[in-house]
Amino acid sequence: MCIRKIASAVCEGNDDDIVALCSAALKSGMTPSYVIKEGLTAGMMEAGQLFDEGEYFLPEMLISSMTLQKGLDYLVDNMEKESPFWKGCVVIGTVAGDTHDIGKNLVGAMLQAAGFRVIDLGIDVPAERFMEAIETYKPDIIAMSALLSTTMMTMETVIRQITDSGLRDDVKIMIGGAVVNQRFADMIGADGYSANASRAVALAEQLVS
Ligand code: B12
Repeated sequence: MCIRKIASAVCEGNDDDIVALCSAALKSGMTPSYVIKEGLTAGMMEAGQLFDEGEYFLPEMLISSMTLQKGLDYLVDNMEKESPFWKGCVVIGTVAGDTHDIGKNLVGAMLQAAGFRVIDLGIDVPAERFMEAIETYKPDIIAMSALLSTTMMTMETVIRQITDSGLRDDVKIMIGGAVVNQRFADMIGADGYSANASRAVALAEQLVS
């Protein structure tokens, strides 16, 4: 089983075969996190490259993302579910006004594969829902994703509400998404930023250590 087949299936939007390919990869001894990183993510990056070059348009990106999601759902279903040895709890979501979720889902899956309990609030998540989740799940980390320049400032709103509620010392905050960077993270008072899913795992481990 060659991991390239999974990357190509995502890039070409071949959603008929993606589950069988992911299943074959696991059976051949590959770990879910390896398949996510070198298969699904690599394929999505290739689709993104074609988009940037004007070869792909949004419909192709959507089909690639649906293929990725199908593979990701299968891999997450085949990971350890409950563990008394969680490294920590992460509440993750894409901020209000923003419906991009491919990167957020990859980060969530990689964190789960690395041993974190992940509560995914989904897309278009307002500050109030992050606040409710802090009360309910008492997470170690709030992880926010934004892909639009119009939604990135919502991250600051969430941090301000957490601070105003007196909960800022109880939770670490990490952010990501193509539109943000370390400078922005520093500016809004987040504890960390990472540019991709693997680094997000390293960052989360550092934040809970
Ligand atoms: C796919 C895509 C879509 C899909 C989304 C499908 C989905 N389910 O997510 C669809 C077609 C629906 C879409 C819609 C729109 N899109 Co769009 N989209 C993209 C595209 C092409 C790729 C994004 C992507 O998935 N990349 C692949 C993933 C793996 O990368 P990623 O998201 O960056 O995530 C990685 C890192 O950033 C990081 N990360 C991400 N989140 C987090 C969170 C944490 C906590 C951490 C630590 C790390 C982290 O790790 C991830 C994995 O490595 C980008 C262009 C681009 N090159 O980014 C435009 C782009 C983001 N979209 C754009 C726009 C404008 C839109 C629309 C407004 C278009 C329209 N006119 O309707 C709508 C917005 C709808 C809305 N309200 O949200 C613009 C944004 C411009 C801007 N600066 O604001 C972009 C940049 C395209 C462009 N060049 O104009 N889009």
